[in-house]
Amino acid sequence: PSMYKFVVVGGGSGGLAMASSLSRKHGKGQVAVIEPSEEHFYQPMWTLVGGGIKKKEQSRGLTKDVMPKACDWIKEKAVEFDPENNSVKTSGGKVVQYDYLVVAMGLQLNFDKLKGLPEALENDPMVCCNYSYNTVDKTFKALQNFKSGNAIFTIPNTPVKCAGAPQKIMYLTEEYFRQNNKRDKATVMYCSPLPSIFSAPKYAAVMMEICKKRGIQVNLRHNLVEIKPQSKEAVFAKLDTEPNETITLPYEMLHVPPPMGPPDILKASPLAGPAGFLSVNKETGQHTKYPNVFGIGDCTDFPTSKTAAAAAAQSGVLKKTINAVVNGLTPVAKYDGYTSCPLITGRRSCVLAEFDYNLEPLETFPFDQSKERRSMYHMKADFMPTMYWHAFVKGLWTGPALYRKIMHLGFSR
Ligand code: FAD
Ligand code: UQ1
Repeated sequence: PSMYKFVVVGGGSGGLAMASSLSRKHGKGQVAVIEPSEEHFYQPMWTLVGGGIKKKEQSRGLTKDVMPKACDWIKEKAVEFDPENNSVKTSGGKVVQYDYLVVAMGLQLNFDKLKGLPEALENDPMVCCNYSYNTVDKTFKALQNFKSGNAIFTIPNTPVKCAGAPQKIMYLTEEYFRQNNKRDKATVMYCSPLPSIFSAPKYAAVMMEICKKRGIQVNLRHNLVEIKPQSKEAVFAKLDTEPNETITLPYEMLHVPPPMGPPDILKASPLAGPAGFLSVNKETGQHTKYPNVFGIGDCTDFPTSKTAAAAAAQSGVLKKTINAVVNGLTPVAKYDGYTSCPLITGRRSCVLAEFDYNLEPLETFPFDQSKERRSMYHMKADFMPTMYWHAFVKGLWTGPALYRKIMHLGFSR
């Protein structure tokens, strides 16, 4: 078996950030990254691809170009965790041994868990999804081909990465319809199983106001349970009725993020908590049972919204946690749950939500970020991608906390 000081499972956003900083600190041959994909995607760009603002190729890089040179890249899937024996089995039959393990496998997309979704994505050009590279280019085509009827935007009744993304594309669509003489022929609807449009109340209030102003119907506690592409209908369960009544809505266009959940192999392993995600201490990122195992990003059960911004902040804490554990000390760094969601509301506007475990705003800039701003649009669309490829994946971006403190002259948490 191969033997490493550190093994990182998953070379996505969080995995690369950790592999970069660990290999920078500990040197060549000490860190292995298990990652099957030849391609690396900057997923936050997919909202803009769906809106016709960027080309999908701009979101794509090659794993070989972002993999830290000092790391050994094992181009296989992890298929089994054996934390009692400090090892991971791979799809190629390797047994990789570690002293310390970092799990960063992201969320699994479960298209087949929604009745009719795979067929609809395959056969109906007006059913689209920004959540995968393969489907993201259907979205803008659907906007262009839209004639009249319901444009419905849904969010699944599961954990979701970037829980704002399902509505960002709706705002881009509504604006596109207005600018292309289709708005009066369209009924734009957001259907969500949740009791509010967004988790943090400060921003939820603003988004409801924006929907009202722009004539967008918000149907809360509506859970999409089936798509019927033949008759172009979407079936929703009304979660506030007992037993659940269903309502069938015809669609002209339908944007559907798939059900999501923990990766199967993680869920089946001793590393999983009750919901199947990696069970971590919510302050330190250390595994709750195995002290030499750590987690970052969407595959963990940190009780905050799953975003790259959250993974960035977690990476700062995790570096300190791992360093402490490697040196035989008790981890002391504390993650506050920081997460961020740039809620794009148009081709020149964005509400930059930033908040913590308590859903309290934790805003970087010294102005009220719940206002739609052009500056925040450019931050998201122009600055973030560069920052991602040049700093984040290199482990050099651990979130804006320091800038927040400077810009608030020290008067901030
Ligand atoms: P990922 O980056 O998804 O990486 C997981 C990696 O694990 C992948 O490379 C995968 O190949 C690998 N993997 C999976 N299974 C295995 C296995 N068995 N063995 C080995 N490797 C495996 N975040 C923001 O902060 N701001 C935004 O504006 C934003 N917008 C978004 C819009 C969309 C449409 C989407 C889809 C996401 C958005 N996000 C946004 C979320 C962000 O992309 C994720 O939260 C972030 O990428 C999480 O990083 P991660 O490392 O946990 O997972
Ligand atoms: C962020 O750190 C981050 O991770 C790279 C994102 O993902 C692309 C974001 O969208 C945002 C908003 C942040 C937070 C950064 C600032 C400057 C507020």
